[in-house]
Amino acid sequence: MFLRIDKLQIELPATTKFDPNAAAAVQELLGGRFGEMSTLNNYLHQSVAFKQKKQLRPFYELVASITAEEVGHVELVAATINCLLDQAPSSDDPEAAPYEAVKDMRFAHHFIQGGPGHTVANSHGAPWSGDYVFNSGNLVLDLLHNFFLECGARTHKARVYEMTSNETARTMIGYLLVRGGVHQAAYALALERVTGVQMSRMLPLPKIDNAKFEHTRRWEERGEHTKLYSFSPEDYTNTGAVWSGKAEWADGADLQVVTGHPEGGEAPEGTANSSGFAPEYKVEEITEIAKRLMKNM
Ligand code: MN3
Repeated sequence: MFLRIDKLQIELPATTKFDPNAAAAVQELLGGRFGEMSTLNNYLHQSVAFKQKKQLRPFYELVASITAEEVGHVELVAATINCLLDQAPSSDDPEAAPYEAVKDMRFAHHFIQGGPGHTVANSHGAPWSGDYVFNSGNLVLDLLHNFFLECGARTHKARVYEMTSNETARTMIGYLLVRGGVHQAAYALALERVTGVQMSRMLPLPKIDNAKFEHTRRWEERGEHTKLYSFSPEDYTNTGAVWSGKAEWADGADLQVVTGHPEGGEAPEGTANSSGFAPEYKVEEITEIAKRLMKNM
């Protein structure tokens, strides 16, 4: 089961501008074939279907604990998209056509389905699909798939980073390049432990160091590239059987397992948008209701 903490895995910098086309590009990292919905759902369903969980504990726990981190990655990418849309045009007067300009943005669903807000789709609006989940039940095949998935995910993150200089987007992508890099390496090491094939010699893949991205360096300086979190107060304590040794593909630092979760940061507040009727056309009335209800607690 999952326990929810009312934080994002990192604090996102406050939005400085309305950036709907950057938001559209970032959608790929949420609902694309190699996005966070895919990493989350692959590991979630593989961990449930896993055979001989006790006997194969280090491998089961690796997939299960990474699942929990991926829930937070879905949150973080979705929150970023909402940040980039946060300063959208807004007016009480529909006759003024406040959304006229956004009809020309390449992702109109942000404004028609959301108010404005993210969708569970890729950068061109194709919905995320359960077909992206690979769950064969064969340990080596599933690990190999997960390694491939993380390699594709890292490639797409790096390309979207190159598409936008937006500080909020780059902060998120920088962090996820580091954390996705840990998962990529973790699956490589798991495959090494089982088969003896030195998968980590393929890393980094693509062959560009995280240090090339300014927004990843700050996380590597804090050792985030070496940590595998358990994402549980007391369970998943055996992943060190896989995640141990040195990060040979990066700076050679010692790999470490951390009990618990990253400190995280507050989730962005989100600005009301009258044109999108979100959270309502006139927000004052429901704000008053919420205030009254909390007073009665
Ligand atoms: Mn991820």
